[in-house]
Amino acid sequence: MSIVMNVWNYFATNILQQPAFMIGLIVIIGYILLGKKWYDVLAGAIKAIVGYLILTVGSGGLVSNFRPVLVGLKDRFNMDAMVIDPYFGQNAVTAGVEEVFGKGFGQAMILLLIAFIVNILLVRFSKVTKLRALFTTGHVQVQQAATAYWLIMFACPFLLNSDIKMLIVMALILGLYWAVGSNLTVKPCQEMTDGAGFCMAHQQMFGVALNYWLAEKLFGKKKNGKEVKKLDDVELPGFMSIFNENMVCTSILMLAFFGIILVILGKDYLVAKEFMKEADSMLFYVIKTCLYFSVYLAILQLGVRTFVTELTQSFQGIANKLLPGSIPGVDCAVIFGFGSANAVPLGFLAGFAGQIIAIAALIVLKSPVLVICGFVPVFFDNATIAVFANEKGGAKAALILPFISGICQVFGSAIIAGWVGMAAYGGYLGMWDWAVVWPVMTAVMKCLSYFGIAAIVIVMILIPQIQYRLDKDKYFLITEDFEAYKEKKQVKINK
Ligand code: ASC
Repeated sequence: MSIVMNVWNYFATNILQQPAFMIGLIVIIGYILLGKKWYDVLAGAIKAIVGYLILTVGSGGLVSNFRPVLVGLKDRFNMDAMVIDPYFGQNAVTAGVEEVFGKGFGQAMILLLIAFIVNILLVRFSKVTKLRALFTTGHVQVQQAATAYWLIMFACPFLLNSDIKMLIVMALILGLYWAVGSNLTVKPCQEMTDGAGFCMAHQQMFGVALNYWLAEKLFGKKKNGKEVKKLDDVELPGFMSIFNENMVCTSILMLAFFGIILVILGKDYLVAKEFMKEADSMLFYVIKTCLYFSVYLAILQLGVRTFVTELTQSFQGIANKLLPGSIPGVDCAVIFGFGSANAVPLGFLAGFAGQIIAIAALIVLKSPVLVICGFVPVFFDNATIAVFANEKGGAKAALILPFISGICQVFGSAIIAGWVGMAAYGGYLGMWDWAVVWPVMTAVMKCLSYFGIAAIVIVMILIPQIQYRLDKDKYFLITEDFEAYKEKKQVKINK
């Protein structure tokens, strides 16, 4: 047993939790299954790993540069608030789970393994389950396993006396969430990317599916057949036309936004926290820091372009031989390489506006839990939702839906983290699904105990079945042969 655990630990730490190597491994397996020559396998794996590492430099740079700026507000004003951000959430679990439940964090990693196997099995039997997507974003899976571990122990204390029973229930729910959630994003992603062959495996999968649907229903094509105005179709007059250029648009918006926050934080604070040196010019420090936003976004998009083709081509081997009809689920940032580039900064700002209004409401209502925005939810969730919303519902949808999402992130997180006791440890995951979907699931389990667990499992199993029944002839075609899917769809529209 200990050998198995050692092998697992080695695999989990070095590959599963490092998406770049996980993607590399998938590319190697996929190309071998396609019968490629060894040197093509090697070249493909290198491009995929390097591409993903470039993406990580972009997204990691954004996070490490801009998270301290937002969290700085909490320090600067001595607020006793919980930060909604995956890393703060994970720290809260590590710090508190033993104290609150008497169970160590180590089991959350076993949960991750079993839930991942559940995901693979559900996709392996896609003919029955109708699930088509495999999670590949291990760093996110760690954060989610940790949070699910806490939420389910809170909701189902009757499971605490048997570790095995508890882990089975948890893995079933988490594995189903991964498979069902990513499967929900197959259609939005394939339509957005013209069949690039991936879907989302991140923290706002239900959020993407819901907002994509809402964008079409509420803001989509008008009855008179008129197309909606997407962000890129908006013609800005005079000097405003410079905003049509993404790099310029992002830089100016971020300069205004983070510029104000940096000025509020003040030079004394920034020097004390070693963000800048006493001798540096505040003006140029602010300009440089804010322009780095565009730098990291450009890096991120380069990374996406480098690895996506390798991943989707090689995955054909896996889809043909191992997991029929499946596609890989990837990081939400991958979608920033597609659709309207301006949806990214605008979605972020709209989401931020929503979060600030919600935080003000918490203060006015004297909520026992106060929240401070974390960079990851406010940026990655809302920018992603905006890219999808813009595709179906145009510019209005790209602003309004992330704004509402920002409100949901704050209220949902404050309620659930206060209720389950995570707020006391300073953080909660805070991403869309974990601020909206998981609180509902936790409440159902808490109120209905075993019936609640059964209800969640049944609903999760039914979601892909309903999706399939609504679109039987195109459901698998969309992942297996996108061109044929488009033709069939067109024939239906013409009818
Ligand atoms: C997350 C998380 C990150 C980012 C990254 C976005 O949820 O933990 O580091 O989003 O995956 O590219």
